[in-house]
Amino acid sequence: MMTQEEVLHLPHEQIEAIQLEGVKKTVIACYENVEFHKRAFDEAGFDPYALESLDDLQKAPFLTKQDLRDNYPYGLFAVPLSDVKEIHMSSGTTGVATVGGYTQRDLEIWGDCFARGITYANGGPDDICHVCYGYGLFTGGLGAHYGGLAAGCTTIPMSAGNTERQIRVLREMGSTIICCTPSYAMHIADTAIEMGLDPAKDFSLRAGIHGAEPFSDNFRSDLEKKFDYKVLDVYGLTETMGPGVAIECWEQDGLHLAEDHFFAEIIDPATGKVLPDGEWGELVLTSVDREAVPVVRYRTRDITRIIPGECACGRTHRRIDRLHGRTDDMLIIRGVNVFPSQIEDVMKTFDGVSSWYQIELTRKGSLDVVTLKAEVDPDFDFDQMATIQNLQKRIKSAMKSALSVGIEVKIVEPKSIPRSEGKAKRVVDLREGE
Ligand code: DLL
Repeated sequence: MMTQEEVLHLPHEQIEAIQLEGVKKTVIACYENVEFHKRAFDEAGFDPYALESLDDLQKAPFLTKQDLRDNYPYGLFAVPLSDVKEIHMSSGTTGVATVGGYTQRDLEIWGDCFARGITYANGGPDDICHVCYGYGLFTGGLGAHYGGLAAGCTTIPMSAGNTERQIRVLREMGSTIICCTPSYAMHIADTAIEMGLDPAKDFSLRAGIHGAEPFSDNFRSDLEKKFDYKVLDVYGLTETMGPGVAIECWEQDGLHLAEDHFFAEIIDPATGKVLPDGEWGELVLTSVDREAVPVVRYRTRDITRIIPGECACGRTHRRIDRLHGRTDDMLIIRGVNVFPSQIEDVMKTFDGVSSWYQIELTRKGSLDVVTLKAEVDPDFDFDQMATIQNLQKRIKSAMKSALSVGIEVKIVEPKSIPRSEGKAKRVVDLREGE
């Protein structure tokens, strides 16, 4: 058995050999055990027994979220239900929920994948891992929990919510690593400050493993300043496992894919063509060793790129860039593609503007109007109308030059944007008929 670090330092050719062997087994298992995959492979003329290289996988058809929905709940399971030990589901915010099933081995691999985040944070048995992603069907809570256990940490299963109690436990237990969404981490920090605490001094946190939603670099530095810790970005999705598909190391220079478990391609979302390393496109994932619900060329709708070259940390698993957002979150404003996280990045360069915002979509005649509602810091003098107007104007003009398109800006009072314990709702669509 190799140690975690040995696996993470394997020569890349060896990782590719593991991937090829695993992907061969995956496509055959899918073909032989799942009626849907058999039909889809046959229709596309893809012969799973003839796969000889990872490039050959390009002959396989894509799997989409719609396919997962159409086969709800068990249609894509490749093992008998008696071998399935746990079930999770996506929140279903964009439609019917999708289901993830895990065999005992899938659960162990999941724990190992998330534990890499703790390894990247130079953590282990001496750490107290405070998990405040939601437990339950959402993969965040239990995924981080299994990761904490696999890394040997003392793991505290807080789940999300009851923020004042989170703060008490963080202080009293001396938690060193916190796992939750970045927006919930910000809410915990802000609540602690309101309670008269200084999260940088009163907590013992040294790392936060945050993900499940996009967050800008400026949002990250704001968090790091407040807690005096380091934020590592963790990516994952219910359809392929949950958190731990890719995680940032201490270099914060991209998220290392767990390449011994996932084979990644980046495609042009319009043509489906595979793009070379370095180019931005949609991430497509194939399971290398998933047993319960293996996926072949699953279109994640998440936009990223493979970062070319090696990471300064010396680990060999390739990195994806931090995610801009999903193809379905992308706003098309008068023909220009804009992700909410880009708006957040510009907004966060202004002093006095907090990390809380919402983007409202309305319609005026036949025109879509995009309004950024940005909340100011609690100590901002909100009664000074002239200051507010001036700030609005300056943000508006910065947006125009950064995004090449005009959006409306409205400064709102502290605490007026709803706080979330899980994923933040950044875009509110008020257009009729949408
Ligand atoms: O959000 C799994 C997860 C839990 C990841 C905890 C990280 C931490 P779903 O609810 O199925 O699963 O949502 C998956 O969330 O396709 C992305 O669009 C988005 N997402 C996840 N991680 C990130 C991230 C979990 N680090 C969807 N940055 C994905 C940006 C992310 N977006």
